Amino acid sequence: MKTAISAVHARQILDSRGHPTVEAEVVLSDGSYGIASVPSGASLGKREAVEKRDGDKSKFRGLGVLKAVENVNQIIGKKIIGLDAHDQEHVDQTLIDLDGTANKDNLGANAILSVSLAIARACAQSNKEPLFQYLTSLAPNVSQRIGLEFVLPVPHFNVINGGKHADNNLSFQEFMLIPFNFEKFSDSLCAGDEIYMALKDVIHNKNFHTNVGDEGGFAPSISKTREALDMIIEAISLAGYKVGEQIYIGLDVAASTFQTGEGKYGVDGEILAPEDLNLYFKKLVDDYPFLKSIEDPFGQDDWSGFKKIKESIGKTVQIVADDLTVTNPKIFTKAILEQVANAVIVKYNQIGTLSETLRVIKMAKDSGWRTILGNRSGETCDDFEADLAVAFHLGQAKYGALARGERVVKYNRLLQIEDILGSQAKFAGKDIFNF
Ligand code: 2PG
Ligand code: MG
Repeated sequence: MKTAISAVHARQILDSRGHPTVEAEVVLSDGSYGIASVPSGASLGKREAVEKRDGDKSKFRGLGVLKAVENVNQIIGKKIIGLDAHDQEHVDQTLIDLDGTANKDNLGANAILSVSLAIARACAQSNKEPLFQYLTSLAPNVSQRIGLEFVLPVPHFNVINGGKHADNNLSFQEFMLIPFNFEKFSDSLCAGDEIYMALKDVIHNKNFHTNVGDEGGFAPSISKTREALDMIIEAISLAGYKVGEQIYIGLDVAASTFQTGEGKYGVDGEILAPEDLNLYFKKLVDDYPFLKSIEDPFGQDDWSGFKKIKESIGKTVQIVADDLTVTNPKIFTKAILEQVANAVIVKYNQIGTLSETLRVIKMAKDSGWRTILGNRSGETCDDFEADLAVAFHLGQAKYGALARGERVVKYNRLLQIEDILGSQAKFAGKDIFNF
């Protein structure tokens, strides 16, 4: 077999927050080589697959991943050497079975995912294809290529950081620019970049510091959602763009991070019951009608909160599930049945294999949900998430701000893909927001 897996090796490296993570390398019998590393979240959904950490407080404050690395080098490698790397589904299922738990607690989702991704990269090299092109072969019916054309996602640039991603008092985690009404991805990126720079001026001129948070968005010492939105609107106009016509705004509320013990929510210095939070959002989108995407508006167990907001504003606003659904096919099935949102975040490290991630993308497409490729607040300079978003036409992608290497590398990869494809590169653009 030309593409049998012939060697697997993992090591511990650092992510963008300085915490250890797993990097794996895979070699195939034809000499092809793949390498991949695993991101890591801060606002973790409690039903995410388990990220194995050593817990040895004497090293990296207990966050080392040497056990996960050992699991790759001692257990996973031995099991999959000899398997055909092109049969990603079979290899991934072998890893799932080898782990034997529902949440990958045994070997670690970080161990398993690093190998799952590295295998795909090695296959792309073996086929002499760019990764995005190779990936389409894993699920041709999921990849909605239009003829020979590939569709680049609308970026969500995370330009103000709050919540668990910043040392300020903003309740919400992410304030994002969505430059949707442009012909090309590169034009959308240019607009986002100019606005990001203008935002720096706006924040500076108001005498706030312009330090950045975990995802490269500014983290001024403000505490009110509307203050952040107003700064962004000012920056959009300062940069010469039109909010609502060219640029929408998106939020990742990450509501689980400010839920109080009694199922209430601490927002903007007030404690709100779920009904009040619903009203809060309704008023917010009335006052800011270009706020078109709201992620995790309620906590990860608050299915009824999600349902109500979807009913109240879901016809004109994208309601996005992330911590609620954690890229888990089983949980996502329930979300589809209950119609609690109309878009889903796709993050491969929430589930731990490429094949299960593809299953969720397929389910979303079959059910008419929008899909957003999500990065993590702890990232590496691996750009796999860019190719993945293009291969399966996710339509939208959030990779953080337009600064910091681990964020920019994904946007730069999209620029490369646009260049490689030339006239065959399409941009999801305004078709995505067809409210
Ligand atoms: C999110 C992510 C990434 P984290 O909630 O969408 O932006 O945050 O990786 O910290 O879970
Ligand atoms: Mg989120």
